[in-house]
Amino acid sequence: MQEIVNIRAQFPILEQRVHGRPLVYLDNAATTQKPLRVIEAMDTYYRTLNANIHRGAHHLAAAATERYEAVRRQVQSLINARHSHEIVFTRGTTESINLVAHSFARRYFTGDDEVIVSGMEHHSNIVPWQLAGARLRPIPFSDEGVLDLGAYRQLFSGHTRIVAVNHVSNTLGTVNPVREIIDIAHEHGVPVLIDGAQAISHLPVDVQALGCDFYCFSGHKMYGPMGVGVMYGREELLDAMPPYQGGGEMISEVSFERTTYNQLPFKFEAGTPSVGDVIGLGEAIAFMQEMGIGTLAAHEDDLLRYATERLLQLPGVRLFGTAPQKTSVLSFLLGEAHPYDVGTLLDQLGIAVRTGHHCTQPVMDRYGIPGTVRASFAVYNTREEVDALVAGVERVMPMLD
Ligand code: C6P
Repeated sequence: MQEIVNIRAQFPILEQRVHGRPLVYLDNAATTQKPLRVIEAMDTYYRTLNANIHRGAHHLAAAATERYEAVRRQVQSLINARHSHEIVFTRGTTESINLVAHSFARRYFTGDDEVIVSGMEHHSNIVPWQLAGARLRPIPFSDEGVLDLGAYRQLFSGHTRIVAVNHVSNTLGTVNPVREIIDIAHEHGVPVLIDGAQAISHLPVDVQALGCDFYCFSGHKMYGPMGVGVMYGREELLDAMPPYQGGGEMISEVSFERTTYNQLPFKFEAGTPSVGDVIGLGEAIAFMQEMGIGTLAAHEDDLLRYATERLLQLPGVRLFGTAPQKTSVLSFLLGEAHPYDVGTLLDQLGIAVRTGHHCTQPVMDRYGIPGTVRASFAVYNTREEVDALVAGVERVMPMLD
């Protein structure tokens, strides 16, 4: 790996001081910071290339279209999709899952439909299925945060239409055994959607090796901009599913009597997309690939192990999520203190963590807690920042009694 100072130098936001102290940014599961090259790629796009894509006959439109479609091929290669037209650009994981839920339900739901989810899903992988009319069958998990695959096998019925689980839990950090989950679902002839929002910047993802039917993620959690995400879907399924939204670009022919739809992926990309954000995403993928995803993962695992060991040495610290397979997320509580109070006091020390239920209220109910304090790591974090977190926790603890 490059020297950490060189990596940090690529992220201008990290240089600032907050409340008079150096910023210690440990809220990467919410959104990662962006390297200069991503910011500059977007700046250059708007300075030199901005045009609406797929429609204009002029030079800028053709050049912008070429750049946009090149990023689609970059995403294809990042997740090893068989075809570039299996990559659909969306606004983020939330929109990707809503797209699948809405369209899949219109095609495959019959009126008495069940969706198996895990008990540790983000609300984005719960509510869209409820809106689509499904009854949810959650896979339970242990106190450590490990899914019970025996119980999972029992959840299938003649009404099961799809399994939708996250690859990595944003609250517990568990890396779920998605390959096994997919194999079991396929034995029942049921397709699987993987919410990869928290996995894509920490693990190598190969959708063909996993065998998943849908894989969703957000650009802003992988060093890219907000406002862009990806929905990967297997060609056969996407071909069979109806469009999610109607508008420009997604049609083949329109008349007042009848409309026919465009081919993949355009059938699912109605309206003007966020081209500048897609260009930024392409640059973020280049950043991650040049760093090496294995290198990112090894660095973050080191920080996670170090932070876990150090925090556990402090009396009164309770960790949530202690699965053997974990990545980058450390959720904890200090005694009976409310997580919001802990977060506010840490912020006064320049330390940015997230507090609350992290959009996973069923996980909080499972443990009977209102929320947690969550530190989450990225490639630019250091052991010194973990030390600052631990020192901060030691400092705020007596104030919370
Ligand atoms: N989790 C967190 O702080 P969007 O907002 O569409 O980019 O991603 C939604 C989402 C879906 N699934 C998982 C597993 C996620 O972690 C998230 C976003 C952030 O944990 C914001 S709540």
